[in-house]
Amino acid sequence: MFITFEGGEGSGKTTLIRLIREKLGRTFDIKTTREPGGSKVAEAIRDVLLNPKYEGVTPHAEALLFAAARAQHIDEVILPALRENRIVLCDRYIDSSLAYQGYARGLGFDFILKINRYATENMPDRTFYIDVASEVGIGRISQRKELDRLDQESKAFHHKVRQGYHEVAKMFPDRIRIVDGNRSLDDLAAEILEKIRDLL
Ligand code: T5A
Repeated sequence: MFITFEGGEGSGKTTLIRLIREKLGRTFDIKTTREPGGSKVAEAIRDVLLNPKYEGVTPHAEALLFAAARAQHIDEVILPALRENRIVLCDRYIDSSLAYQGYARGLGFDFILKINRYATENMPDRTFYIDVASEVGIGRISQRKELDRLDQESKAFHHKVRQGYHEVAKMFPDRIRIVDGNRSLDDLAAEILEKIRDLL
């Protein structure tokens, strides 16, 4: 079972994955991972993508680097874990590229789907999109000492990301579940956990 978590900045994915792992890990063998990253090579690409010192990354190069990190991550981490019958909980995957690069950067969904076909043929079994207004999410992370290159994008960009996710959810209605993120983390974790148990 390959499950991904999506959402804008500060939507709560990382915390929710931790809470769900704690509960689900009592019964199942869980592998948690994240994008961009999850392996040594993909984490190196993550640094190029997110470190504000690389401010000149062009939109096309950005999309290709996310896809390259994904190609490495799927082969080195996700597929081996799935072959061992582990449940993979992944913080972001291809829908992030669709919402951020495809929609908010304006590269288009077709371009993102095309380059990602070279990166991976594997789509998640289920995706939980945690929906919160972009100002709420950004407000939650604004106290952090270091904001990454994408955190530092404009309000308009983050608003477009949210719109992009709603378009992506319409494209994949069987796979993507929209979860209202304006609740406590415990409530959200309980709802998602119930949905995962139904699936299992
Ligand atoms: N990206 C990624 C692309 O553009 N294309 C791609 O293909 C991919 C894969 C990744 C960046 O790369 C971009 C998207 C991102 O900009 P990242 O550092 O991994 O960068 O960024 P995020 O995934 O956005 O991680 P964040 O930590 O910023 O957000 P999370 O994980 O959604 O949120 P979390 O759990 O860390 O929570 C943030 C804070 O908010 C609080 C938490 O306690 C925490 O303090 N919080 C809540 N508080 C109250 N109620 C709730 N419901 C709360 N939810 C969270």
